[in-house]
Amino acid sequence: MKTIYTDDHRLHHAACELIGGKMMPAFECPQRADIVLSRVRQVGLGPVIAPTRMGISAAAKVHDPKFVGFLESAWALWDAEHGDGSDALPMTWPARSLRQIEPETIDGKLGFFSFDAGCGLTKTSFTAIASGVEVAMTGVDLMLAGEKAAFSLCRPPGHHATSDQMGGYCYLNNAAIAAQVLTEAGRRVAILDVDYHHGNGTQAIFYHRGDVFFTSLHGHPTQEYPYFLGYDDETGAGEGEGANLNLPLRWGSAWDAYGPALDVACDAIAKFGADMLVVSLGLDTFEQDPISKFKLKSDDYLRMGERIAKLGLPTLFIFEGGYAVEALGVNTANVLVGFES
Ligand code: SP5
Ligand code: ZN
Repeated sequence: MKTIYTDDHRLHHAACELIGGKMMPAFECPQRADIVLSRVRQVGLGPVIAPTRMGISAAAKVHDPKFVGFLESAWALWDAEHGDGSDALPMTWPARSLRQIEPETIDGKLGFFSFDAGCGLTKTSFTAIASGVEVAMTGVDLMLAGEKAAFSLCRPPGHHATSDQMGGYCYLNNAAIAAQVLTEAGRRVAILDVDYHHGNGTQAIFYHRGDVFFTSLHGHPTQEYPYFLGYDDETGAGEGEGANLNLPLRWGSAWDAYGPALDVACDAIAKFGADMLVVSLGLDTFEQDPISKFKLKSDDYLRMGERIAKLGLPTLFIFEGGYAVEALGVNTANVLVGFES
């Protein structure tokens, strides 16, 4: 299968994130995509191509245009206010008792358009974010041209981003944008989210819709980030009732629990009658992931790819999380090689 990739992802390199009571070097870093690209080449997965420079108008199909405009302008506003070269980072959020009104000043806007402090913005972040959308959209074009599979090596990731909030290292929701455009082109799309963290943004974007199926395997929200969504009683609402399936698993889950849950997700995708699959491909389910607590082994990712392939659907893989950088190339390529075997 083809891989879509551009070096532009390196333009997003946040200095730090707030985690475990400390400002730590950001786990979501450029080395992640570099090591995946190098493994994709090493295993001979297929051609690596550059994204088509089509712009990001597709983002406004699932995101509030005001939010996209905020992302584009945030650094300049931040720099004018602070001007010390530090990353733009939110620290105050419109929580339950507070009003939901967009402030005029950048520190207020950053809180208004985010849900955590894991999403720093540098001077060049937006170029990387926009290129990531083009990487996803070029994957969409390949699928619409009849490819059986493609791998959009997006960075930064996207599945936590809601219509109007960044969070969890995510800014624009690459998988949701791709699924929306594929749906508008007449495909019946299912999204399978195998990132360790619940794809809260993708779920929220499609929750009231019956035309896109969303299913996710992830750390149980009673224990794991993003904490406030991802329970198994979230089945969709209105027209979307029945088109959302969450399969939360407890800390410590290994393939013996993960494999059967993946079967349940795949059976539901088949039952929905999907004719196109978008996979939010996070590899942070790995046993050595530094911020996660599942126990998948490198070989399990071959099984994961094989199981997804058994659906027999044209499949667009979109890169999401995974922070055990040394093994990230092998684990990612294992899913794609397993799929093709
Ligand atoms: C795309 C993606 O994978 N985003 C994940 C964002 C996770 N951010 C918060 C992680 C909190 C982890 N807490 C455990 C720390 C262990 N030292
Ligand atoms: Zn994740």
